[in-house]
Amino acid sequence: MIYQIYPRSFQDDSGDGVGDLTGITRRLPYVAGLGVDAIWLSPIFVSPMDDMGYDVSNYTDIDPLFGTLEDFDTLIETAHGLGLKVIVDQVLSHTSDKHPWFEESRASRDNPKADWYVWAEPNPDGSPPNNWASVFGGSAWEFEPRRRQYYLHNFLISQPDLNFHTKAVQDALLETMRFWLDRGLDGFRLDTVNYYFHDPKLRSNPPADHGGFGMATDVYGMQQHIYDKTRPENIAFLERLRKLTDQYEDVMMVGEVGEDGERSIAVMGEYTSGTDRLHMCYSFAMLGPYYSADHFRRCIEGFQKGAPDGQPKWSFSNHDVPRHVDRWATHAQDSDALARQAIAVLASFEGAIGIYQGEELGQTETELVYEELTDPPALRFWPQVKGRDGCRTPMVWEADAPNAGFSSGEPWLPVKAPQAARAVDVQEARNHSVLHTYREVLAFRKATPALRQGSTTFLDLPEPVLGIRRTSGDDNVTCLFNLSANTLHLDLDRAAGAIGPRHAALRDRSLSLPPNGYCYLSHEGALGATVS
Ligand code: TEU
Repeated sequence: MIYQIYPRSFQDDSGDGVGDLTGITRRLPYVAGLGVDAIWLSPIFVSPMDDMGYDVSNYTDIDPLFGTLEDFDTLIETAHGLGLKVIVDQVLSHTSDKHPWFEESRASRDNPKADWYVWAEPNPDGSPPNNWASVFGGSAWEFEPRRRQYYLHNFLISQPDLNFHTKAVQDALLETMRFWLDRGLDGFRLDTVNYYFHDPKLRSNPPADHGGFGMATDVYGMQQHIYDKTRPENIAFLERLRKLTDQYEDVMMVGEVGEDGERSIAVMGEYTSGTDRLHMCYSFAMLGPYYSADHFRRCIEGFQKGAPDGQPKWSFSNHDVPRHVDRWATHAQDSDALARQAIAVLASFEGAIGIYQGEELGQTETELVYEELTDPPALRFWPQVKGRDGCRTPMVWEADAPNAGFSSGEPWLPVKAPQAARAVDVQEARNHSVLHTYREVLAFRKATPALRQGSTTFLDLPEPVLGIRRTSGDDNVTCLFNLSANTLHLDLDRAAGAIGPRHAALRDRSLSLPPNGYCYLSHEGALGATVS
């Protein structure tokens, strides 16, 4: 179980309005108290912050906004003392345009780093080399007058893509990772792990067919991304990464696969199969609009079929998508009921699970006006693109404190009343709060081998009921969920007992599931049910 911390927004101890490492360290006992095993820190390395740290200009130091290397060492030590592993975001696919490597590379065609980035000749009419589109809008190519060539940027213009076909680039990146592992870090979340390589022939992508599921929103370029990412050459580099991390004890890597539809599940499997690639991967498959039994089944069974020995990580929210209680609001009468059910659903899945800061409070998306936005795609395409600021507003600790206890200064994104009302202190004091449910559900998963490592069978039940049976040796748990805003009754074909957190009424064979109800059951043999 991995808890994602967005450092800018977790806890600001310096009073400059931006969260910092000392703030995180101070709050680690709270995180450990949730029952998670590890934390993932979104980027903390030196960066001009055009994309909030996903544009690194120095891979081997902490950005002064967040603190110092000594603060980092203290954070690691404190986390380890609490039994938490620490992984950090490692953005290898691209750097900032302020990185000295790029400043050198862009200066001429014949400098020592001339081929460290992806450079290409213009077409005879001066246009970009091909049709590749940036995830953040427009062409993925930008012209550099000094070289009279274009460079590739899959994201912002100020995020030039490194050229992984140049071996020296791979070597240099591996060295930066060694730096952190030598300091005691437990691993990495690898940003855009399928974007490392590009087609050296620079072939144009074919148009999109828009099938499948997941992030169906390639609003920036209607094309199938076949030649600009997820290239076969990537596997050999993943193996190099694994060779490095295997030199350290208990170190792990979780890759972020930015692929469309069902392909994202296949790539997660491909990248984690066997023991010489990544330890786990996640994609946007469960970070999209779908909250249905059929969707979860397709994701999980699809992964199992493609990669029985692979390791997925599933999560419902992160810093890139609207919070799930808002995304799935049509499936609930009340967002707290949805938040409670969602963690019970997530905890029933095979593989690793991830939680994004604030979701344990049932946190909702913050409504922002244009003047408050910071996210580049939103600033560029508002109001068609709302951007990612709404899920990145500060963590709320004390409802009545200034900025809900996040900062004594003016926060980089505002803390608003609906979010502050869900503060940690309010939920600590309230029975059955979302926070207490998270602790209860995570503790149940930890204590239940069938949930942690059991095999998975889906029950053939009609929507909106999700039924999952997890089995490990003689242990089994049947997890039943009503993914709707209406009460449902299930007639079980045999008696069963409730064995974990529940929001349901069970009498012998009759199970009543209120809106967003859930129940973990124990029983002998295969269980069937009729829904009425
Ligand atoms: O996100 C990657 C990302 O946004 C894409 O993979 C996209 O969602 C996908 O292609 C859709 O199918 C990571 C970070 O999480 C994000 O915050 C950064 O802005 C981005 O990389 C660039 O580093």
